[in-house]
Amino acid sequence: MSSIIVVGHKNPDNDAISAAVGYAYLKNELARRAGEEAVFEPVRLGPLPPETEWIMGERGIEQPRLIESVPEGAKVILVDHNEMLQSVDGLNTDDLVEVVDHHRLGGLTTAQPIRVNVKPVGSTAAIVAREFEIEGVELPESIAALLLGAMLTDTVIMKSPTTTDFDRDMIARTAKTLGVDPVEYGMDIFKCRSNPAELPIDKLVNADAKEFELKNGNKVYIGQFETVDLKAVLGREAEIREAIKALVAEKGYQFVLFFATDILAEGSQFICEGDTQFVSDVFGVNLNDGESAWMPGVLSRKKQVAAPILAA
Ligand SMILES: [Mn+2]
Repeated sequence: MSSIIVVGHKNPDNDAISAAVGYAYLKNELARRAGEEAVFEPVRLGPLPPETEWIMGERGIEQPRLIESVPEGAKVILVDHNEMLQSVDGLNTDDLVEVVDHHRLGGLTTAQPIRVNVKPVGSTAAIVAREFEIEGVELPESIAALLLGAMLTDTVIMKSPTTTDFDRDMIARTAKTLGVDPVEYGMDIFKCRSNPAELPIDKLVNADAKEFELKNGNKVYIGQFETVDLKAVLGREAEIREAIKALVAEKGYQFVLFFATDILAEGSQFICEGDTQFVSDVFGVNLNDGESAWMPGVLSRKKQVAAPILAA
């Protein structure tokens, strides 16, 4: 039987990679249990975020293979996304077999019915951890550490408004399995992220950024950098503006919105280039002519930033 890849979105974050590794592990265990071949392979579409690399190193987890397009003949499971724009190149939706996700549905159509497991919760990792429980498959410590890390980064240590009781339950149970305090574990993970003062500017701007399509068909790019050192990020505002201005020009985006999220102060600083009036109108702030804006309480790109932009 040909392989089935389990793949997160382009420009992967900790959740995209951890969910892929965790879900591929579960599917292989279920296949073995059924006397079938373990054909599920986790793959990734970009470099490992520093926190993912750290957890994988600590726990001796093999890094998923980097791919650029769907391997010949492979079937595909999407995790942590379901939009073609964010997905692996060369994806034919006839080869899709499953989706495990926590994002809005973004226009996917298939020829055959497929298994879709989408929940409005804080992370894909939490959905995957719950599947281990439902299927009665023991969660190994290494995978538990990986999934817990992703549950904590995606929910910004449960501070994000995307955090639900489902997330809090899964985080508490997984942390108990590992014998760690979830908040301390989360802080350790955020601290091991790269120092924003030293990161190359393109890494800072593109660390966690996604393309979206507006109702008018224009593409936009929204990037977030979560940090415990907001000052260091804002000290580089001029460089950030140059970089996102270049993206607007090169890629023809209607606008690029970059926001730095201070996970301690629980808010975000918005920096925008391109059609700044559009974004200013959506949020009722002034981002024109080099103005930036502090947005208290804004922690979630999905719920508090992308959603109002896409609804406009
Ligand atoms: Mn996610």
